[in-house]
Amino acid sequence: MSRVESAEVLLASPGRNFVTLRVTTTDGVTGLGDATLNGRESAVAHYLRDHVVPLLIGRDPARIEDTWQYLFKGAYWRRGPVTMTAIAAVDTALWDIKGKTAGLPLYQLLGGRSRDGVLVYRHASGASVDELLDDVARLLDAGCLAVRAQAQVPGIAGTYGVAHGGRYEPANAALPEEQPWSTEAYLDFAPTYLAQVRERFGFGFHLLHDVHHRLTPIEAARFGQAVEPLRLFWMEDPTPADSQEAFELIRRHTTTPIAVGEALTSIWDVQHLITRQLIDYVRTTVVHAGGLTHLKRIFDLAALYQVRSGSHGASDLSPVSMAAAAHLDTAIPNFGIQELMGHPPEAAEVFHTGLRLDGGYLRVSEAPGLGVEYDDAAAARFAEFSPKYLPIARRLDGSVHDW
Ligand code: KDG
Ligand code: MG
Repeated sequence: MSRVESAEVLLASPGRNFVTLRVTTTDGVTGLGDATLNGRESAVAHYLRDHVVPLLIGRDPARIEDTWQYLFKGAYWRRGPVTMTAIAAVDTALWDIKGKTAGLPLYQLLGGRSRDGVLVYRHASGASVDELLDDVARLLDAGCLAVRAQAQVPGIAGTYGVAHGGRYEPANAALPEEQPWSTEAYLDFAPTYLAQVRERFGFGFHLLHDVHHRLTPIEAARFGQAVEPLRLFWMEDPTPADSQEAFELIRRHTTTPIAVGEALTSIWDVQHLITRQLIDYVRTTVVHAGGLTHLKRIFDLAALYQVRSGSHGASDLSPVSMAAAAHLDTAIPNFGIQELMGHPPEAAEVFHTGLRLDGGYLRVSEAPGLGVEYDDAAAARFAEFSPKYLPIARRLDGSVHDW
């Protein structure tokens, strides 16, 4: 019987830091899993090397659910992003191995195809409204069907989501960059530029916006009301979801759809949001929410309450994650949309994914398993791995705010 022979934690920085787990079986089959936790990469790498890899050696790679339960319940300490990312890496690698062993692309093992392509949204941003409008035009011209729009709030340097002459990469500094924040300025400004996007480009595409945890529930309710005529596809993370009940207040006041979950790691973190129908899209991801096994469990719960998936797909989720997400998105009935921020070009030298962007849709390859190859020779060219932090937000009075 096949057994896990080795599991390697691979660090590479092709344009940004990525942590990858590669599991190899005694039959010589390999599986890949993403283990990248932005800004806290080495915590997961150590957790895997010191506490998980020794438990994998000699295990039956076919027992995916059992391995998930063993790692989750066996840790005793519940959930947490480091643990859940480490479990996700193992889980994804084992699904990859199962697909390769069966000779089937992963979506076939997850129930088969429910759709031809995965609707994705891309990021448009600008340091001014004119720059944002140009960026939206660029994406629509390229055939994009869904666009997230973020603009620099006047006077608020470093507003979340705004690229300054190139790619947006928030984890950009050896120590956290401190950025100012004004809720008042944002609430006055954001609805006006989103309105300008609709005025210029109309309603023939999906428009999204990420509030990025910056508002209180009542402020979020006000924002949601203000943008109702713009028919957003969603407002994302309007308030931190540390208290799931907080969304009841937002929901009472606005019909703007709500998406939450990119920073959450388990089904229990979204249980109340889903079962009370407080959100419309759940943004949990393969890499941070315990892998395909656990994410499918979350999406199955969501389906009972007409909540759709809208998985996180920022650049800090590696191409391995994006492939895993695209397979799950292809298979599940309640798929909503997939974020596709894109990666630095160097990442494609290390990760060969076979994913294809076709107009506004992402399509998975028919290769067995995830369909991702990890190029060790290319990774060696990007071996220098230096820690990078996400920024910190401070209100204009100097106190710390949610970033
Ligand atoms: O690591 C944090 C980023 O992934 C996050 O800030 C990106 O909010 C984000 C998004 O919606 O992609
Ligand atoms: Mg977000």
